[in-house]
Amino acid sequence: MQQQDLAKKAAGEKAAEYIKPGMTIGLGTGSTAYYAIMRVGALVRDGMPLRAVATSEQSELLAKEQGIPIISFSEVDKIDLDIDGADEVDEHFRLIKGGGGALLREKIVAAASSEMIVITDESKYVKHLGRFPLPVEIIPFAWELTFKRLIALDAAPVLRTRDGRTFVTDNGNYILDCHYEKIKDPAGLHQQLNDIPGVVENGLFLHYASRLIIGYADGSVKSL
Ligand code: ABF
Repeated sequence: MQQQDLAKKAAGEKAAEYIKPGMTIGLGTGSTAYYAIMRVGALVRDGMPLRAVATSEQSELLAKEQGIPIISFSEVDKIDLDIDGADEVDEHFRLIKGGGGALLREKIVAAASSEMIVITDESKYVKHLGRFPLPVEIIPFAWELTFKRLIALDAAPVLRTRDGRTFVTDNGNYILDCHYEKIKDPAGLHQQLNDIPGVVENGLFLHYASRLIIGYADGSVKSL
């Protein structure tokens, strides 16, 4: 197994230790969340009572394969613990998410959760957010106008594609990846982006994470 995967596995499995019987869990998306979902599946098979909601079609499919009871949002009173990855995290636990295209559903679940544990390998821990292109989810209608608005804001947007075609999110939207390099005022940028008609959500998660678990290739973890 690659060094980075060992680190992600360590972080994902450590996060599952915070799960208590009877909890409703939010299951994140991405290769780090994969390991958390696999561990949650083992807990369920060992008889731990829990329920879960998924943040993407990808994580829902994986969870069901692991035998994790997935409930609909109509059955959710509250989400006790959301476990999810990130593309960048800073010392204030502010995140950039959305590299996997699931940022909107992830933010809805994170916002509805009492606790959010972010799981990463050490490469994601940064001094300043922004080197990772900030994903901005937009509606397809008149996307070219939204694109031009972001250019005017020096966002250096790029329309995300996959296999040579425009990437479409689980919600039927597009993603513009914005290249800021260094985001000096995450809160101000978050507001500025979400004020643009046509922007649905952006990948800045500024006040959801309550714990950060960083995994290392030797299997050790740091919990902050
Ligand atoms: C997901 O986790 C996305 O928001 C983010 O892009 C991704 C990180 O991916 P990985 O864990 O594969 O590095 O929640």
